[in-house]
Amino acid sequence: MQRHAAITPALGAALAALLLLSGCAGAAGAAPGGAAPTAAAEAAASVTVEEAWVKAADDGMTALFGNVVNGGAADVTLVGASTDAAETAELHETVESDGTMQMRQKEGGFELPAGEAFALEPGANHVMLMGLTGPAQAGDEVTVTLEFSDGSTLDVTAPVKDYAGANEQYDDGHEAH
Ligand SMILES: [Cu+2]
Repeated sequence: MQRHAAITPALGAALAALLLLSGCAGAAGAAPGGAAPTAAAEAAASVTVEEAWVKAADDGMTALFGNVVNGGAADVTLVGASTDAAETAELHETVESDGTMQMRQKEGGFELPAGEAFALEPGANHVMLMGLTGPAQAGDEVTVTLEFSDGSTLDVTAPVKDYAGANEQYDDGHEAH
């Protein structure tokens, strides 16, 4: 386990700027709508995340949402996630149990069918960020690394937004605000 220093808003913004710069340099191949079958060797190369966002939270846990689009010709499987903004990140599904909505780790990860979009949204599937290393406040950006079954990874930089609603219960009884 790594310890991460708390990220102040100012430092967070500086880090985000650095990440944006490096992201631009590395994203030359991501042409929206222009399918590039030869790039499908790596799962991450065929996946984009549209309208990504992270729910604002002072501490504890929050989640990454968005539309995960598999623009490739092959099905891919999202198997894990990590971020400097939290101690752990997990792929969660939300299920109804005893009349309440409970979230839990998704066995086997999220299957992303070729050519389809997979929604991560409050009250449904999401990437859970647990043990925030600092406050995630509206206006900040959080970068989450998604990992696919072939070992390839995709960095997603998402703005933090205020959101009220869909307070699922974690299945150990903790509430995800
Ligand atoms: Cu969750």
